[in-house]
Amino acid sequence: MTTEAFPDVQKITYQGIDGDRPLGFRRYDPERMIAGKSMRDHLRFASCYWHTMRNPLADPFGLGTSQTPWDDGTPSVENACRRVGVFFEFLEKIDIDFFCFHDRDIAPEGDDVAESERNLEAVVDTIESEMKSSGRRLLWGTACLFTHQRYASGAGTSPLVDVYCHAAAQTKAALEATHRLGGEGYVFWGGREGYGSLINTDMKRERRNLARLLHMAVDHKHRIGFKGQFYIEPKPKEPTTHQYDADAATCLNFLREFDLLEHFKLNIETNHAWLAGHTMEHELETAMDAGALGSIDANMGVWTNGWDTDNFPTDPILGAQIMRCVLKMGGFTTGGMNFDAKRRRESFQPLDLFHSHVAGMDAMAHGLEIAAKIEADGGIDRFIEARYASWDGDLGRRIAEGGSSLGELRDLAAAAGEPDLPSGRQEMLEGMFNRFL
Ligand code: XLS
Ligand code: NI
Ligand code: NI
Repeated sequence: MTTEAFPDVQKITYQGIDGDRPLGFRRYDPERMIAGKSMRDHLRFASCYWHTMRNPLADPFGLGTSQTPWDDGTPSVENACRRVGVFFEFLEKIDIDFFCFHDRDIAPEGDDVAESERNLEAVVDTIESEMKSSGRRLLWGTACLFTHQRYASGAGTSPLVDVYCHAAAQTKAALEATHRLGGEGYVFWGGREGYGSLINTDMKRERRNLARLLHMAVDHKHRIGFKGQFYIEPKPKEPTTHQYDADAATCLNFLREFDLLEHFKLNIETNHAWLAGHTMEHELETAMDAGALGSIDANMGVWTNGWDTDNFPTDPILGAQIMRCVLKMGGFTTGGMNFDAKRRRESFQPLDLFHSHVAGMDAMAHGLEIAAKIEADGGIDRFIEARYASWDGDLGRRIAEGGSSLGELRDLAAAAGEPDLPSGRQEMLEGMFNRFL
């Protein structure tokens, strides 16, 4: 640790549910074993560089409010490297093992491609040495292909091939930086990959070009020997009117259509699921059923306004719903729980970085506890199994295997008459879930 940016904060530890220290975990007890694994290993928390270090907490009506006394406000590499020290001090004090970054969060864009690459490399040097001394790890890296003006009409889906080349250059450098830092994954979030209106858009060509960029990334991954997992992060809108990676099912179709499915999993974000009109569980299950659930961007929105507000996920029921899915898939492998979340504009003090992460970590840990109890009890799973039991009989199995016909089934229906319908018992099951809160 090279900085002392948070002199009033000690390393945060578990204090128990009744603890009265303002900064201490009440639910997250990192080494506590649950269902055969420590909480730390179940949850694999990550903090993201863009919100934690770079979000000024501005909104469309007001300037940034975030207080960052360590930052001199210049786009110099020196300032960028100083921020890295602050970030690692933060990671150590909050006891988070992983982090995620975009190329442009960590290093300033230069006057040309070569200078941008040099800037990135210089900051990656600093990150590498901080990682070594702190034991922190990189969950995933990504390229920011949406902030610069050149990407106004898209990056991998730009109508202009010259813009596409810049997107490729950034992807190449970000991928190499991620590889160098031993990243467990690499994310593609297509911030500008969509359209404002179809009136000026060749959607077919744009989607094809985007798939080509991803294929070239797969080729480059193999060329440099990067072993991490590739992910696509679905989102339906914001900033574009319609984003091509609208939701999990749409992404899976895109990957299948362009022969990319074997190379990608999904990174599912709660606020994006909600923007798409889905629950988080729906998105997680859709990905899981395709064997493509990889990682999670942990946050939540505000149900009443429908924006991508990236609130910290402080709701333990949401945590329980998420962690039930994670337990069902057998836990994270390369993925983790990345807080893609920002403080409210009113929570502008450096101390709020800690409060917000602690609240999110406690809610997810609480969710893990609840989910583990629900799974150990097994009542909900048993109900679902029993509900579909008729499909395990001879007829059900034969239909599933393709061994029947409309004609045969018609005759069976005619002979058997009206079936006896059992209740779906939704409210009973909701009550069973609530028992474990
Ligand atoms: C934005 C996305 C973004 C990705 C990384 O809404 O969530 O932060 O996670 O590019
Ligand atoms: Ni988001
Ligand atoms: Ni995200």
